[in-house]
Amino acid sequence: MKSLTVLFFCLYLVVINAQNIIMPPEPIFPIPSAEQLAWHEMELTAFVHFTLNTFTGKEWGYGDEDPAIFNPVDFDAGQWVKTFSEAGFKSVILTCKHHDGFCLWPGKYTEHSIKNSPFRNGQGDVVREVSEACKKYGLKFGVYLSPWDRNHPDYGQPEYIEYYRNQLKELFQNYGPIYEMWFDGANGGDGYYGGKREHRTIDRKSYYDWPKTLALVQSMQPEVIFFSDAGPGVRWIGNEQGRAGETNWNTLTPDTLYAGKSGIENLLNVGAADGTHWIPGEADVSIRKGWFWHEEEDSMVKSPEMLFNIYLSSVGRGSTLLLNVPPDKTGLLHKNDVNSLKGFRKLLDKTFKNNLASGKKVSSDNWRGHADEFAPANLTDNDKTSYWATDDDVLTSEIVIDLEKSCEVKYVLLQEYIPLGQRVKSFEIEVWKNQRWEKVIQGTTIGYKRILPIEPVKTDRIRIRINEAKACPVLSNVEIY
Ligand code: FUL
Repeated sequence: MKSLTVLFFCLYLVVINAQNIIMPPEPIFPIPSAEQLAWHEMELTAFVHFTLNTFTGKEWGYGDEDPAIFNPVDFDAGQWVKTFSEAGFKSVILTCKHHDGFCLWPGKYTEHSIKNSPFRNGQGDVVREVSEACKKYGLKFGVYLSPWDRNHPDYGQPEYIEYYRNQLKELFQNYGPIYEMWFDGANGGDGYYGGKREHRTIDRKSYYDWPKTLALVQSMQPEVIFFSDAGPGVRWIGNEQGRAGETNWNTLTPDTLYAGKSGIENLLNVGAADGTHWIPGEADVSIRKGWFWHEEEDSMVKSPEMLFNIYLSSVGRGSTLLLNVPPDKTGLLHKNDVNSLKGFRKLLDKTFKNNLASGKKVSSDNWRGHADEFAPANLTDNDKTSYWATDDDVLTSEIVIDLEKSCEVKYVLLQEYIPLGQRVKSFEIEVWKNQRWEKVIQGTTIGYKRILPIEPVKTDRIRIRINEAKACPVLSNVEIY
């Protein structure tokens, strides 16, 4: 009898405790895959445009350039990747083949490649050396294989698709792991096409039969991320200035999209709040005017300050930055580009060095079940896995960060906990000044990261008000500089 009483008492305790467990918010779909999450966290990717154009001064080779002109005598992939790594870049995407069709690896399906150049007596392999340098410095490696090929005789015919897929097999089977595959929307037009020198158009929507190609790549590299206007992994941001929309949804409905479709730039720039898929925007831009190195642009390399502003309008708006830095014809990054990257890193380190919110007291008018697990203190604990969340029915809320003493504030950095989806639709930031709250900025989306530059102001308290959200807000981090 006694043991039965103890058993009932224990059961009673279990039930009572179970009732006190506060469950985390349900995800609001769509949500990122593990690979997309890792992609968001990289923030900075280097883009490298290097091919025969580097030697001819062109941006788009016609396809009839002689491989004999490719001879970067001081080529050193280590110099490129070390420079990127020191500047904080986490990955490199290389133009293995641009529109001119010239291949930076000695593949067996074409003669229009590095194997017929004087570079390392025809024994060179730029793709190999760059992928290995990435391994050495701990950066991920991605490939850009242009679908448009102005050299290939079969471009426009089904045979070319076979050729393109064979090239993908060579790359993915011999140079992996490859984390991202990049293909752009410039497709069809004038070209050499094996000597025909004519204009060829393709039906951009159907010619490439992308679903089949992507399935092939996935069979070799299941976790690869596909970049194109339409995703499906990540989308183009709609311009080549590295500028994400101030409103930037990671979500989009891809049904009606395809790479190269025109008139969708704005949609790509801001995404769609009610999008059915997680397809975040990648913001590409070149450190120079062109994508390839041209001597006359040596004096026009973007300054560290310009790169910093681009960072704010890309990473600072929840996108990743894909910054192109083209090597010169000796095969090295030019010193002006290297110096700009160094200055950019310095500026980032200096600006985001002293997080005034770190470890500071935070209060909020609501947090989920008043459980520590969802408390506002999680916003300033420097732990990306912890978060503040409100009760399910609370879609507007405010957070106050006590800076303890008056500090000059120039930037506020916010992060949503995106493994549970993107939620915030509108927010504002206020500072405590002259004994009252003063609004300094307002915004729409937050996403993976939002950095808000504000007019420098002295204050000892900051208030963040979430005014509208798709579901209860879930934020993982607030930083103040
Ligand atoms: C574009 C291409 O046409 C440019 O040459 C460059 O490669 C850029 C990144 O994508 O669509």
